[in-house]
Amino acid sequence: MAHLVISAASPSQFPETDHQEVVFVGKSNVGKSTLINGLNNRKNLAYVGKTPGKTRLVNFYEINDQLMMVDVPGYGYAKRSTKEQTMYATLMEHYFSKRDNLKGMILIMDSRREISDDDWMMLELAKEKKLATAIALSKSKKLSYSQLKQAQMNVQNKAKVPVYTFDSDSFESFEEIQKQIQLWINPAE
Ligand SMILES: Nc1nc2c(ncn2[C@@H]2O[C@H](COP(=O)(O)OP(=O)(O)OP(=O)(O)O)[C@@H](O)[C@H]2O)c(=O)[nH]1
Ligand SMILES: [Mg+2]
Repeated sequence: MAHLVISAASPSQFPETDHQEVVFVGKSNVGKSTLINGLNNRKNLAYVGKTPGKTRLVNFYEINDQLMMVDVPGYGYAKRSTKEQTMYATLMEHYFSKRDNLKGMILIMDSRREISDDDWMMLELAKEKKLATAIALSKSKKLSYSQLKQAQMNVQNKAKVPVYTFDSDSFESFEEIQKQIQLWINPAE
């Protein structure tokens, strides 16, 4: 069972909860909302848009009464005004400093792209906060099998965190990411 608890426009709206939390970050349009839907076997839990920059609020999804999945706005969306970009940075700083039950960060990247400066910034931030991190390469079916394995190895060698791949067309591809999340929230199992 998964449902949207709140779409927060400011830190004062972040829900208070005892649930453990996993956050999904990445460039605009890479597939953050798609991954959240896939992990929950749902098509329309998180809003998936045709145009980049669709997720503008911090969306908190409660999963099985035990976990929060948090969908944050994508970065690198050029059409945002400077004021909006500053607001975004402030919102994210608050998010990372305030969530005591945050157990992990999944950084989503397009399989066909290199790690960007913004991606590195997020990886560094997680390291600083000692936050467990994994990368999920999206749109994996846009590459051949060997290209995908190459991309996965390349990213893994550079970022030195576990790298998974998924495609919205392949439900099996969500299983490994699901297992990673379970390890973060139930390390004893
Ligand atoms: N073929 C394919 N398309 C995908 C995949 N993941 C996402 N897309 C498409 O990419 C577009 C963006 O996906 P979203 O899940 O909305 O991306 P997002 O990262 O949440 O974007 P923002 O909320 O704007 O930051 C949509 O048109 C999706 O259908 C994938 O694995 N395969
Ligand atoms: Mg989104």
